[in-house]
Amino acid sequence: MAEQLNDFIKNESKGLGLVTAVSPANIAFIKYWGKSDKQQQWPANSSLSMTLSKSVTKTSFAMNNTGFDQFIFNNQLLTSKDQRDHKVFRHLQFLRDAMTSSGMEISQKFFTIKSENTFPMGCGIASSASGFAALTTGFLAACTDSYQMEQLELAGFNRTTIAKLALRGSGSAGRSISGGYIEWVKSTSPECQSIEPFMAAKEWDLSDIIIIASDKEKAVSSTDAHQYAWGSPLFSMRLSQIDEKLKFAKEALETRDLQKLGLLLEQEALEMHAVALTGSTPVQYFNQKTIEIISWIRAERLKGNLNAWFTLDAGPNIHLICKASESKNIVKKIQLDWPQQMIIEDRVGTGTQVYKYGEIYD
Ligand code: 2P0
Repeated sequence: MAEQLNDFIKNESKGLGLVTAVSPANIAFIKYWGKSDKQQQWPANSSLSMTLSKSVTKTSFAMNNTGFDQFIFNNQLLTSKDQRDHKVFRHLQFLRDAMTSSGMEISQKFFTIKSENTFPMGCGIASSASGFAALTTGFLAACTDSYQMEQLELAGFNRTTIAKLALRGSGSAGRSISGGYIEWVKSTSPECQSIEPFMAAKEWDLSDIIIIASDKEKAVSSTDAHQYAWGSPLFSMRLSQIDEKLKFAKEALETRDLQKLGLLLEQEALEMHAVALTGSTPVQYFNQKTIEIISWIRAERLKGNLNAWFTLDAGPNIHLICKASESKNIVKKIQLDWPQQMIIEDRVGTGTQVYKYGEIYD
């Protein structure tokens, strides 16, 4: 481990092919829940999300000459020589194959990859979204010597193309490439699905105040829960109404109607969790603290003290959506009533960026 880190640092001083991708997490307003095709990551329904700015994964790539890839995460070293089945290496192989089939010669390029999150992982803040978005973008940038998103686009990878590749690593990662409000359109076949910005971040400055109810890693992965959803008696009802709900959510965004959006957000989050709770293997992602905080949000809103609505990811943590201009005061209010809870004050952001290594690292 120390040896690999030393190599990384030596390469850094020589400026050898070092690139860092920084990708934000995203919070879904209309959830991706269930897959129609697991192999091709074709979702059961279209989804809509807000790209965040502060909760990010930073992933750096340095060339190595060992003949295989190495991945360092949370001070743990994984190598593709020993762990080919690990989803990180499976995704890197998928990217290599995709680049090779489009005529790029990269078979001799191997990387030492170092990745870190600015937020707790695996507990409902979409760490696999930011993680696979940064892994995909960083790999493409490292292979094409691109140090800016514009250079990557000139090399043949615009944000739409990167998103389609990223979603193969983790579905929600495709929504973390562009900024603002993103729509992942299911379409009629896996090949025709698309991920496109619906509205830019500057069009509506919303905040996501993440209240940490627990930072423990979840016991059941989203990947497994996507499959269990098909066994829920509620799932077919959900799928029959989801396009209508998506339409309302887009209207609420277009008209900047926070109340209309907020009502949908809460219904949608609770519906997704109801499906999870009633699936072929029931999964409960929320905990007692989640319920207490949700009840508090609704009570305060009824009293006219809180202009904010919650949503949940596949975890216990609460994402409180509000106008960015009101976020500071709402955070103060939460800190007063919930002094034990860690809070991440996040907001809509502009999406994935790439840098020459060192430009952003402390
Ligand atoms: C979403 N989630 O739309 C939904 C809502 C969690 C709750 O997408 O198997 O980690 O890697 O494609 O992307 C989490 O699922 O699953 C997710 P895979 P992913 O954000």
